[in-house]
Amino acid sequence: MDRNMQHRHLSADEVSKYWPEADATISSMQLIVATRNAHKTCEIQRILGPKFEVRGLSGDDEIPEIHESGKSFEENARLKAVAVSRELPGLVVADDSGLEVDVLGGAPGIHSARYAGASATDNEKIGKLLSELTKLTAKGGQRRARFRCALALARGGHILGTFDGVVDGKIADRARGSRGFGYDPVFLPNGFDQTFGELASAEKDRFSHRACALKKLRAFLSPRTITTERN
Ligand code: ITT
Repeated sequence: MDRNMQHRHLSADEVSKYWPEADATISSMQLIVATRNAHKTCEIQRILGPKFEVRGLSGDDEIPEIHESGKSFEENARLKAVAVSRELPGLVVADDSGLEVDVLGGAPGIHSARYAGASATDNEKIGKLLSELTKLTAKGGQRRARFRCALALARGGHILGTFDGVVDGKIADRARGSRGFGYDPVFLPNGFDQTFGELASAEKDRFSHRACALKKLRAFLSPRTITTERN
């Protein structure tokens, strides 16, 4: 996959076609996150800050489960954003993310959420990952890994833009720390001795895959609508 982070978005004219309020000046922006993963919603709110009002889909039982049939994080993010924005008014952002481990050929990748079965806990996913690496006696550089995040922004069934982020690191020998979610306790970002499960959330938010992608999303959204003293 292209190592350069990508972000693609519609031209200003096209944006105004699908999002007529794009040039209105507002003091805070509402964003629906097309996810039932409350950890993602919480991180997105934390990273975007108080100028954004973020809400996920927990409790929105009428929105059907979206089949993630894409072959990349971006394709899956697009599928989720388009499907949910057809059902709900306003701006919808979808996050598709996961962990790629080099020695496993990029697995679990887009299958990160279901790596150990549809109803597996985070601990079971981590257990499976560590045992796969033990089988391969993967050490040092062979444990290289990265988290990727693709965000897709949509309104009324139209994609306005996609924004990617990545953070490089390696898989720790054992799970450490109880912060974050998913594979955080086994992910050692480059340059740190602590896993994402041990680092303070504010630290993870400085450079995580999700933070990198959200920085681009915010740069796309903020000049259009939000007035702040320090935009
Ligand atoms: P939605 O599709 O409803 O958004 P999901 O959890 O199924 O929720 P994904 O299909 O994008 O979302 O799978 C992402 C998985 O990748 C997630 O469940 C974690 O296991 C892992 N993951 C993604 N970002 C992570 C992070 O910041 N820290 C730890 N694990 C992460």
